[in-house]
Amino acid sequence: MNENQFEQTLVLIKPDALKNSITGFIFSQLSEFHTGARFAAAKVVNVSRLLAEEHYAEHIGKPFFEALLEYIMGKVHYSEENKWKRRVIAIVYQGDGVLDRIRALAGPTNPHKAREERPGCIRALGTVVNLKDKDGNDIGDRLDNLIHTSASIEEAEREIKLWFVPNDIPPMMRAYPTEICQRHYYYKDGHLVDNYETGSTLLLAPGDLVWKSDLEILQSCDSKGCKTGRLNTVAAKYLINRENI
Ligand code: 3AN
Repeated sequence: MNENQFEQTLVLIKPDALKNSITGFIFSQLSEFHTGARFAAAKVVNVSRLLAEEHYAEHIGKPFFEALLEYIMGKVHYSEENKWKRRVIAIVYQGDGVLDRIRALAGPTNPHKAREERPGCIRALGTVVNLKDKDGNDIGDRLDNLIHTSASIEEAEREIKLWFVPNDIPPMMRAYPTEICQRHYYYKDGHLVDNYETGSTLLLAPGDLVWKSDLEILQSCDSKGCKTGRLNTVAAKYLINRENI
């Protein structure tokens, strides 16, 4: 495999695509035959608030942020009664030029713009929902655009490491450095704890394979916080599908 073949991108098939049963259409559009993109990993995820906040960290503070979290968590498309159906399909695609090719097939972020400018693209099938605050004032739109695709090579790396652990990806398809963990790391209420205690979760144990950059974050943490990154960025993926949320 040459260098370019290691190019990867994260695709999320969002809850509106699942609810409206257009997953088959999306998989067909993105198929290796049309795009040269190969599956490197895939999983069905019940998206936690923690994971949603990390994924959309760049939008924290924007008026549509809360609506964006509710949407990716499946709360908009599946009621409390049907909350077990709240899922996203996360996929890593790999291949020369896949990032731009899949972004082009997805189309513009806003479905209205997608319909005007790129009829036939995936997001042209999406919806725009106007948002109001509790006093009825217009606070912008929620863009139900069916699919997420990474915006750049750097974003793809951040997102793939956020949604997947190395062992989710076949060894010869892993694009980022890994390392073997040497100790136990437990997580509780947003902090690392040294030993198991009620309510804590084991993130990593000696011998586990981990993204090197994640291990560097964990090693930089002390009682005041972590110096080289956010603990929740590391923790979120280890908590995927681990608890009822
Ligand atoms: P893209 O998904 O096309 O890369 P980003 O990364 O700018 O777009 O935005 C991530 C998500 O945030 C979008 N998919 C969309 O749901 C939401 N978003 C971005 N900009 C807006 C906006 N101006 N109003 C409402 N939602 C937005």
